Amino acid sequence: MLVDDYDPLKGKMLQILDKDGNVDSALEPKIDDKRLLEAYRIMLLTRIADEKSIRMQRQGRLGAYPPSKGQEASQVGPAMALGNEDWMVWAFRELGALLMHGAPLWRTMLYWMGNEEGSNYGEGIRITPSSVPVGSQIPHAVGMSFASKYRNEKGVTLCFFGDGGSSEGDFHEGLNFAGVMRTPTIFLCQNNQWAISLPRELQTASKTIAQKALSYGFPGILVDGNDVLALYSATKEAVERARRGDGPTLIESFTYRLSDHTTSDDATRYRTEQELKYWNERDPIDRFRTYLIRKGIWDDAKERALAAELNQFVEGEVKRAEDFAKPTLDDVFGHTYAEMPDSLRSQLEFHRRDLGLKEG
Ligand SMILES: Cc1ncc(C[n+]2csc(CCOP(=O)(O)OP(=O)(O)O)c2C)c(N)n1
Ligand SMILES: [Mg+2]
Repeated sequence: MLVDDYDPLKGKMLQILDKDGNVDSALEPKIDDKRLLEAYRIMLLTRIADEKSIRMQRQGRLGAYPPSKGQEASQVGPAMALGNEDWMVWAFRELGALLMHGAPLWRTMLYWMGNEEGSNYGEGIRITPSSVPVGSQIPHAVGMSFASKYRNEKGVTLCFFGDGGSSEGDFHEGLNFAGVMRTPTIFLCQNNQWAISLPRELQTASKTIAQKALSYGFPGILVDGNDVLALYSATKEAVERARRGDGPTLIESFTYRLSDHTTSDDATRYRTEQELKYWNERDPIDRFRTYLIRKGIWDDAKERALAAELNQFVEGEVKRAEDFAKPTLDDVFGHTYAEMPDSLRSQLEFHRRDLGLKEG
C-alpha cells in the first residue's frame, strides 16, 4: 500500500517520474499505451485550451477564466483512475480533470462565457457544476458519496479543492463526516502553493495538508503534483479502498499554478521570478513527454501532428460555444432556486425594466 509507505507526518512525497522524466521502475504503474497517450493528449489539450481561453477573455469573448497551466498532471492523473460510474466534484480550476472524465470542451467554455448550459456535460457524465464559493463543494461530495454507500452503489466520489479550500469550515465538516461514516470519498487537494495572493505558509501551520487526514481517522498521502503517474497510482489505490468499503482518503497534490489566479489577477505583484523559474523546470507536460519518448511510443513528429490537430479542435469547440444560443435574463435568474423567492423576483423585474423588457 502506497499510503503505508508515505507517512505524511514525515513529509515524504510519492514520486514516480522525477523532474527530468526518469521513472522509478519499482513503482511504475501498469497502464496500457493507449491510455497513456490519451492522458497525454488531454494534458496538452488542457494547456492549449487554457492559452486560447486567456486570449479570448482579453478579446471580450469570455467573462473570466482561472488557468490550469502547471496543474495538468494534478488534474488528469486523478481523473484517469476513475470509471464512468464514479462522480467528480470540482472547484473551478480543474479543466484537465473535466476533459479526462468526459466533459466536452465547448461546454466548459460556455460556462466561462456565463452560460449555465455550460454545466450540462451530457447524459451519463458524472460531473457536478463548478463551485466557486471556496470549499463549498466538499460537503456536497461527502453527501453524494454517503448516498452512494446508502444505496449500495458501486461509484465513488472524487472531490477537488485547493490549499485555500482546506482552511474553510466546510473542509472540517466534510472530512469529519466522511471519516465517521466511512464514505467512499477521495479528497484531492491541489496544493498549488497560493490562494490568490496568500502563500501556503500563511494558509496553515501544518507541515503538510495530507497529515490533516490522520486527525479525521483515515489515510492521507502527499504526492508530487507534477507527476501524472504518481497521481494516478495514489488515486487508484484510494478508489479501490473506497470501493471495497474501507472509506475515504486525502491526497495532497503538491503542485504549482504557473499562470495568474484568474484573468483578473497579476501574479507578478506577489511572487518572484525565481519561484516561477523553479516550477517551470518542473513542468508536468515536459516530464510526461520525456517518459513517453523513452518508452518508444512518442516522438517529435507525433508531437507536431498532435499540436496541430488540437489547435484545430480547440477552434472548432470555440465556434460551437460561440454559436450556442445566448442566455436570456430569465435563464440567468432561473438557475438559482427551483422556485424563485420574492427578493430575487423583484431584482429580475428591476432588470427587465432596466433593459426595456416586458414584465414577467
Ligand atoms: C467562500 C469564498 N471566499 C472567498 C472567495 C474568493 N476566492 C476565490 S478563489 C480564492 C482562493 C482559492 O484558493 P485555493 O483554494 O488554493 O484554490 P486555487 O485558486 O489556488 O486553485 C478566493 C479567496 C470565494 N470564491 N469564496
Ligand atoms: Mg491554491
